Amino acid sequence: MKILFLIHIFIFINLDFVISDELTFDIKRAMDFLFYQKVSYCPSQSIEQWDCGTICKFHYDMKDVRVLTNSTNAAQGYIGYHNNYIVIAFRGTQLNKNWLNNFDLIKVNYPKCQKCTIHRGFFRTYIDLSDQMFTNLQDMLIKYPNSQIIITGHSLGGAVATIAAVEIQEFLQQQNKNNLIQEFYTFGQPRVGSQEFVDYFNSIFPFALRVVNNKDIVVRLPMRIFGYAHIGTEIWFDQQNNYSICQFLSEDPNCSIKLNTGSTSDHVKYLDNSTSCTEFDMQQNPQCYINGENICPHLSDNQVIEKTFLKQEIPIYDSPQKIQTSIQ
Ligand SMILES: *[C@@H]1O[C@H](CO)[C@@H](O)[C@H](O)[C@H]1NC(C)=O
Ligand SMILES: *[C@@H]1O[C@H](CO)[C@@H](O)[C@H](O)[C@H]1NC(C)=O
Ligand SMILES: *[C@@H]1O[C@H](CO)[C@@H](O)[C@H](O)[C@H]1NC(C)=O
Ligand SMILES: CC(=O)N[C@H]1CO[C@H](CO)[C@@H](O)[C@@H]1O
Repeated sequence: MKILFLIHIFIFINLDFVISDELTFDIKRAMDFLFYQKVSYCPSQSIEQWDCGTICKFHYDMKDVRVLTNSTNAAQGYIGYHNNYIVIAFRGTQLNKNWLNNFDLIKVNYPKCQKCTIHRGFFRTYIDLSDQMFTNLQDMLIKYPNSQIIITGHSLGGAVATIAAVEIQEFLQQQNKNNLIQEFYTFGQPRVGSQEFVDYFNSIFPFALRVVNNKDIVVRLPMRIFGYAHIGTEIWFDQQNNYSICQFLSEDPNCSIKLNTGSTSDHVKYLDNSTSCTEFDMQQNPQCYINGENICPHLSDNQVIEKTFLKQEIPIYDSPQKIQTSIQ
């Protein structure tokens, strides 16, 4: 790991773009964020009462939780107070075969920066939750004036977290607040917007970490050939579960982009744990589980993926080689 880290820094300097020479990855800390994120998939009442079994017990002393929810696009997230941090987490949603097949590529202008465009669907999902998010955030900042803010999300939730971070940063500046967004972790997030948007995001959040599990298909969407780029520094876990701290700025050719197939089961399993609220569901509906397999007809989105088409691998037509040919 040390060697990879050194290579990483070397690349920074080489590109004359020193961001942070202290960028490290701590699996334990990533696990904290994974579990913050997992709760966002639970039923809203169980989030509010912080009563979702082992998943909530992981951060048993979470306080003052407010659920962000909007039925328009089934968006959900929450804000809570934990260890002097205001935690903001967003869940992914409606991820099924249909979602992948009908993935729309439409971009809209993002007015905060020049030439910035972002995915319309991700922006809409963010907008669904933004009023509630700011009302609660404002309240929390009054209640906990010395707290810092940390943000996370999985899948679509990671895309929403990306937009939310930029918006919250601007809000903090406008309000002359000293609170900082201090940490940002996402798991299996898709690309959110244009390279200009990514540059803008990275200039504000050089510490953002984007965790990728092996062949996670969602990380490869929307494809780069349609003008989408990835934020942050990728932390890529390979098939053996060894991770690399990847090169910043563009997608590191030695990380997940080098693979030419994607997998949906890799999308719903991070750090050897499910990304969703499955454990809670198992406690609530034990009759539905035999050896950890859900046998009831109503499955969560993630389980539907795993059950139906997910064991298979899907070719990706966005490999570096392919891009080169299309540019020529
Ligand atoms: C839900 O989302 C819609 C569309 O973005 C928005 O108009 C509405 O205000 C949101 N509802 C709440 C309770 O925030
Ligand atoms: C990757 O992980 C495997 C098994 O966990 C280990 O044996 C191997 O040495 C690791 N490879 C590298 C390059 O770290
Ligand atoms: C990718 O890995 C190869 C082999 O380990 C190495 O030679 C090359 O420099 C790496 N490329 C980047 C951009 O890190
Ligand atoms: C906190 C927790 O449940 N972590 C689990 C993550 O996955 C590993 C491997 O399956 C388990 O050993 C941990 O208990």
